[in-house]
Amino acid sequence: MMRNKLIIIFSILLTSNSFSQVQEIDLVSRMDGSKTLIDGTVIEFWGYGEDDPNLNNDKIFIPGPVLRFNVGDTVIINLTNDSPEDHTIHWHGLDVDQANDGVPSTTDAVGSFGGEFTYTFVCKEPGTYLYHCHVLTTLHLAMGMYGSFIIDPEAEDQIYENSGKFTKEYNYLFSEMNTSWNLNPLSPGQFYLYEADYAMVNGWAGSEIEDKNQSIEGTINDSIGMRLANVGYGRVETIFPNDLEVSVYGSDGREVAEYTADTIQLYPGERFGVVGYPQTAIDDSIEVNYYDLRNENLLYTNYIPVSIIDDTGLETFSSNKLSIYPNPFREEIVIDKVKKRGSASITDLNGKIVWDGTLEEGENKVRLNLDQGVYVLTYQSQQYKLIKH
Ligand SMILES: [Cu+2]
Repeated sequence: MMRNKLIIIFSILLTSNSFSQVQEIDLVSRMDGSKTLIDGTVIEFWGYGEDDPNLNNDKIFIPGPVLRFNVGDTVIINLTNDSPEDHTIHWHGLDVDQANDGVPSTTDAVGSFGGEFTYTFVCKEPGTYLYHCHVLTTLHLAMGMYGSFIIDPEAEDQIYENSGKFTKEYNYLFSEMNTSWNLNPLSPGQFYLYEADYAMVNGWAGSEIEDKNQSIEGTINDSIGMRLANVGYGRVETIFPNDLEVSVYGSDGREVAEYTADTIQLYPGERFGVVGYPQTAIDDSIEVNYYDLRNENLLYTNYIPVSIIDDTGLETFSSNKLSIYPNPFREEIVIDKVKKRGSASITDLNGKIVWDGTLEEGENKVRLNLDQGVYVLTYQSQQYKLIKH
């Protein structure tokens, strides 16, 4: 026993640096939540909350608190069950040993009224994950026992260590409920008859999404990090506005080779890490469709408003002059359809010259090592807006 403890302490010392540390939090599980839906219906829910003695009636939430740690952290999560049934926490997508994975029969369920369990594990890979109760999962999850779990890489404002840099970040957890179950959870009926009739973004639906500050707001200079996760029982489809060029960097808690997507399908339990690069001003929304997996019926649609303003004061380049692509660009930009050889310069928005050179007739490839932002190409007294991502 002594030796095991020494090994644990020693391995914590070995894995710790200034970034990763030991983090301890207290959670509570309860079955006395109450929520008013947008049509005024009051439903019951079960869920997790932070175990804070100063909070009483509002202890639990749909979804539960966002749990967020750094890669390498050793987390200690103390769950106290303050309800009449057993519960656990399962760490969906995380690489956790059986004893801490919250699946009954391999982990002890946390007994009713005062039962306690401490989950301990190391956050190994950056990414977006989920947690949920694994006791009678169909019912307990549908009743609201879930939340988001995020592991940050060491690099700041990124989805992964080397990819997905963002200037703004939004976390969207998609979930649903069959309101008749929440109105009468003690006799919900046959589990296979579950049919969602209410769907949420971070627990909100319809106009609440904007009212509860879930909207995306930024300027053309921003890159919009989004963590998307589906903890419902159906397929969730997110359709992005055309001019929010979305690159996918992560899927199910692992980095993927970057690809662009105008629509993402999330099957139950799936998560994605993406960054949107606004091409122009946007006054639109992300359409979120919830489908029944059995028959593909569209059950519900929510909209996440997207408002991107163009505060550069520059007109977008016009097609009858130079052809510039890709724009936004990463490392190399092509300046094409140059009619006659001539000098050109690129400045930042403060007027500082970051590149000057000669454009040859026809096509020119220019490699630029610039910080993210908006730049201005001047050629033959015409100005063109360049966006570096
Ligand atoms: Cu439970």
